[in-house]
Amino acid sequence: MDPATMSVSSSSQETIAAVATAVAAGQGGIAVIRLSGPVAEAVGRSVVSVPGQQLWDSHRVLYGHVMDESGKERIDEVLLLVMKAPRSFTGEDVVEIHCHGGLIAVQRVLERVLSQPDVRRALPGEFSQRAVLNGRLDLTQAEAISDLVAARSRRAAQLAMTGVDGGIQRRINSLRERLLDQLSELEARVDFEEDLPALDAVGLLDELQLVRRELEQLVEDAKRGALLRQGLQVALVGRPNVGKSSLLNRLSRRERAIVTDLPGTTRDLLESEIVLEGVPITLLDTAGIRATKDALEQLGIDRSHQALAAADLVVLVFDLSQGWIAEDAALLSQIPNDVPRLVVGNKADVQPLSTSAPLDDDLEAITPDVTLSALTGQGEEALIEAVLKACGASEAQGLVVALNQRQQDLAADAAIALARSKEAAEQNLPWDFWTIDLRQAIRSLGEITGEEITEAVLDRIFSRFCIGK
Ligand SMILES: Nc1nc2c(ncn2[C@@H]2O[C@H](COP(=O)(O)OP(=O)(O)OP(=O)(O)O)[C@@H](O)[C@H]2O)c(=O)[nH]1
Ligand SMILES: [Mg+2]
Repeated sequence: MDPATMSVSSSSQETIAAVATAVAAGQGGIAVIRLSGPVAEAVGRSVVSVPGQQLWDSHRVLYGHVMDESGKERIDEVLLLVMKAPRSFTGEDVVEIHCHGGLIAVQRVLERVLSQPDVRRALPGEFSQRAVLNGRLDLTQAEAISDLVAARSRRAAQLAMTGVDGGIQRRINSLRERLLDQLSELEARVDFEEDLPALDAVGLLDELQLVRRELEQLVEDAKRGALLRQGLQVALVGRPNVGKSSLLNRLSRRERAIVTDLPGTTRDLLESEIVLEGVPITLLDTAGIRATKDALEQLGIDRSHQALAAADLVVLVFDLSQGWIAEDAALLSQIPNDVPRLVVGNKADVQPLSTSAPLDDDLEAITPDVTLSALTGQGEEALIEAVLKACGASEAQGLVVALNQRQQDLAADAAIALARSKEAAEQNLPWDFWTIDLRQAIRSLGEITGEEITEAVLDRIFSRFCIGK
């Protein structure tokens, strides 16, 4: 790391503390309070009373009680773990106090800790930030830990774990090394052109373009990986009574929405979180769309229109037993062109009224993408497959590495800089011009891993983490 950014700021001389586990009333068998910094152990010693002959050694567990200020009342029964620098998450002295879960005792223990001299409350992401500044983690690993915690599906967690293991760091570093090799070739020519064999300009450019293509591939993969991280909004829309709520219930495996045979049952947007093949999906049930004089129903229908415009995928449900009718076609035409959609024929278990051809002569016949029955479940798997395909999630399945948005932007910047270096070469500009772009690309990649990054940028990244991370 660059010495300027390495100058561990005075802030890391301070000892910080925070609850590292999720905090909720009545929840959690245990909670962990984490301390990091020079007085971490001293604070542990003064707030936890440890009976008998237990050894205050690194990486050992001690048993004791946190006492109140007067030393008379026991606040909680705890385990305490000391991890001496540098063998700790942050690389500093770390103490973890494992107390009981819930709210009150944890807060009281934290207050006791914070009442000690030279300790303050940790800022969001500050533990991870110290880990990066002290070289325990690179930036991509710290970000991946945050993604792992935030993961809403198994696949998202697996992908995050690749980052935790250093998968992103290694990929980016190896590309950066390749660019550095080419840069040193060029720089040598700028300084001592006469003394060196002629530059293999073609080979050099080829190498830069190979790296560029790899970066572009990473950017593409990142877009698909975002699906797994952020999930998808899938809106079920259609006329009243076609079976949208029944379908939502079936896909959610519970009776989430009210189903009746009365058209206009659903009056408001209803969300259900599901996971399909590892992809987190927010399913939206909407009010059936029709012309109505009922003001309340109309409000619900307005929301249906909003959902239809904002979704990542619209599933337009129609009733096979009634056939495809003009109102269905009108709804289809209301879906914005850039929103992927699936036309799904429901109630496949029912005999169609007459023929499957449209009743309306002017209406073009439609072949549904999927036919199914929300009642019997037939066709459900085909629907799931079609949903994942329509939003490009099936290609996300094979992903090994996925950059987050910040990393993706920097990789794209680097690719653009490399494209510019090609132009400089084609215009026969002097080598200094090539090196400007090449350096820019190297700097962008260094920013991904945190190798070349200012403290201000680091502060901004970690401020988005939660407290205790
Ligand atoms: N036979 C059969 N009946 C179904 C099927 N799906 C839904 N239904 C019935 O159709 C009626 C309407 O179902 P809902 O799920 O409430 O329909 P909806 O589209 O949510 O209706 P609104 O909320 O009014 O817009 C209910 O009586 C369901 O039992 C199906 O696949 N087969
Ligand atoms: Mg409904």
